[in-house]
Formats: sequence, structure tokens, C-alpha cells
Amino acid sequence: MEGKGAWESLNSKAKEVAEIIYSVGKSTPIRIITHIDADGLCAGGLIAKALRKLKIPFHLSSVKFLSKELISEITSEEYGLFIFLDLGAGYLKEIREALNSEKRVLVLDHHPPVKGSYSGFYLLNPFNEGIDGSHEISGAGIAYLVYRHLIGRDDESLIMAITGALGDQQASEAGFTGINSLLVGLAEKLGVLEVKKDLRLFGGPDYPLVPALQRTYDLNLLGLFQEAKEAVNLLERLKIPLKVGDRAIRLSDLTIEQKRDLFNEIVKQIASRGESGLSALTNLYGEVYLAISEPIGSPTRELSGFSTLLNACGRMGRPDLGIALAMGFRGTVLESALQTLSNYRRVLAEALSKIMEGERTRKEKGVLFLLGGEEIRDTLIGTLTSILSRSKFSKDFFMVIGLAKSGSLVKVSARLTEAGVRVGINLDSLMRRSCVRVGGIGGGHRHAAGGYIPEGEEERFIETILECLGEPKVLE
Ligand SMILES: [Mn+2]
Repeated sequence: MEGKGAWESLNSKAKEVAEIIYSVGKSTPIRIITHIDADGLCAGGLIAKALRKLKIPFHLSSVKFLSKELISEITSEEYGLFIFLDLGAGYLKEIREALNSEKRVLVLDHHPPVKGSYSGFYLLNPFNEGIDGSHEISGAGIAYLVYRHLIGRDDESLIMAITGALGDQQASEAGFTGINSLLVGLAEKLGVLEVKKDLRLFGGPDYPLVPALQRTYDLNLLGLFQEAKEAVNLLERLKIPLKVGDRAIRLSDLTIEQKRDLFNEIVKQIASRGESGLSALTNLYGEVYLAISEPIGSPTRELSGFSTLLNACGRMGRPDLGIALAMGFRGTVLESALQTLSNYRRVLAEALSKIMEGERTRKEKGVLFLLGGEEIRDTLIGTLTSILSRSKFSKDFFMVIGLAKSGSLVKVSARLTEAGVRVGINLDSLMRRSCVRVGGIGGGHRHAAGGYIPEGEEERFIETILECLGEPKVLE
């Protein structure tokens, strides 16, 4: 289904969902469960904002993932309506089993739904309308469709739908497609969004340039501009003044020549980092999404940076800040979120430098293991594994596999290195079988996968990985 037809079918379903929320919410408080990533926080913030406006009481939690246990725990609470946001489509069977007749459940998720018939609850899912939920609409996009019917009009909260889609990396180099591009068009028409091609720095063209360089995610991952003085030195070398009048200089203050010099210099610095800088290079210039409803100079004005900020809040155990930002709160909430973002970066940088010195690593037959234990947060292990797999540090290995304690389980996160991609290892298959053999669950994609194993099984898991590497279907 294409364009308008897809919009209409999804939108009319969203209206039905809004009507359920409104009618049930008049008599009973609502329980919301959302995902902890940037998209999930945007989705949660949107529904929370609408309920707050309607004076419908609710309780919201954000979770790292769903499980059978968590679903039955949550649905046993005393609420009349449960709403799952940005997750749930993979757990329809478990949700149905946990239901009883007095409780109503809404699953608003853009992930592919598991096959099978389900009844007794409402599923709003793009795949059921012929829309590709992996690229054409995010969890926040779905939540926005419900939001607009709850409050009865479109408003500036539409930027959260676009922020969520950016957080889920649904924009390709050519921009958005499907419902996402319709939402962008609607936001432009409403006068809350501007899209233009520019250098993609944190905060956008109207944000102070020095912190913009420091906070741009890809540059930071490469170790560039970690300190303000490195950014200041660069500007001084290019003879770009630090101030305009008595305020800090912004990207939008630069002349075309200055901007070109800055671009060239950043490209040079990225290139000096070798192959690990490739994705930073492709991300450096392109579509920039600006929320013109946000004040000039605010870190929430450029939406890709906004999603970075939300992501950091979720990963550092402060999803409450992310939800509040997505609901529209600023002031001290925004200050704390920015502080959380710098903590996030500091923690990542410290962990990386320890790992580079050989701490917490184990090298076995082509596999670099990162043993996070309790020291590395389970929400950071994936990011660290991914950075390491792209760095020179792992060039003699086929893959990096990180482990970190996660509640009563151990989270596993695996990424292929260039060498691993070249020899054709299938991580989905490797993770699936090795996690299962030690009593856990795993899977994912060819180049990036993960899973969970029981605590205490780490040694056996490492041995199992090495065994599985010799088996068919792992090497293709
Ligand atoms: Mn999502």
C-alpha cells in the first residue's frame, strides 16, 4: 500500500485506538509500558502528554525489553487498560495468555508482528496495513497518530514523531520514505519543521559551534573534540572567530568559505582515524531536521541531536528525563538531560580506554571477548562492542562479543569486524545456537546480533561460541 491509502488506513485505526483510550480513561487509570530507546521515549512522551492534557491519570514505565514474566507481572497490576508502545508485536502470544476479561490491552508497535491469530486486544501495527514498519514509520510515529486524535488536532509535538524515527535510523541518505515523509510534510506545513542540507552537527546551525562539535555523536565516538579546547584550537587555526558580538559563534554565522574550510578540516580529522571513520564521513553532511518551534540555540532544535540526548537518558538509567523532554518539559529537565549526555560520553570514553589497555578483554581463536561483568552497564555493552568492532584494536579478530550483567541474566552483544564480514560469518546463526545451548536465547542479523544467557554460564558460553564457529551455517 502506498502514500495516501496507507496513511488513511493507519490513521483510521489510530482514531479507534484514541477512542478506546478516551472512553476507558474516563473511568480507570491507564498503564503504559514503553521501550527505553529514543523512539520509545518519544512514543511514551507523546501519549503521556495527551493523557495529561485530558486529565486522565496514568502510570508509565520504560523497559529494556519485554519478557513473558514481565508481561504477566505488569498485567496483573490493578489497571483497566494497558498500552504497550514501541514493543509488544513480538509477544502477542504471551500478551494474550496474560489477559483476563476485565483488562484491555493496546499494542502500538512498528516492529513486525509474530505470526498467528490473536484476539482479545487491539494491535495497531503498520505491517498489518501493508506498511514497512522498519523504515516507513517509527513507534513514535504511531503514537503521534493516536496523539492527534486524542487532542483533536495536529500540533508541535509532531516533531517527536520525527525525532523517534531519526533515533531508530529510519532516514536514509535520501531522507525519509512512507508515512515518515508524510509526517515531515505535515510538520513543514504546520510551520514547526524545516528540512535543509547542511553540516550535521549536534544542535543544528543555530547551536553554539564549540559544544556542537563536542556533542556530535559520530565525532565523539572517534575521539575527536572530546575536550572543548580541541574544538577551539580548530576554529582558531581556521581563523574563525569564537564570538559574534557577545555571544558564541554558530554554524549559521559562518561564511560559505569558512564553512567549507571547517568541513574539509573535519573530513581530514575523520580520515586520520582510518576505516572506523567511514560512517562518520557519510553522516557529516546531509538533511538536517530543525524544529523551528524550539528556541534558537536550544539542543532540542536539531532533531537528530535531540534523539542522541534521549538515547543517552535511556541508557544511563534516566528514562524519566527522556519522557519529560518528549512531553515538552524543558528548563531543569533539559539541564539534567545534558548533564546525563556528558556523563554517558565520559563513561563510554573511560570504558574504552581501559579496554584498549587490555582490561576486561579475552582473546580466543579469532574472537575478542569483552567481559563487562557488573562494571559495564548492559545498556552500554552494545555501543562499546560496536565501537570496538570498527576500531583497529579488533583488526586481528573476526568478531567482538561483549557480555554484561543484566538483572539476573547476562546480556550478550556481538558484532563482526571487517575480517569477519569478509569470511562470511553469520552472527544470527552463531548467537542463536550458542545462546540456546547454555540455556539462553539469541539471534539478530548477519553482522550484528545478541542475546541473553543465564548468569554463571559465561565460561560455558565462551567455549560454546568457539565450538559453534566450526559448524555449518555459521560460516556461509
Ligand atoms: Mn522503535
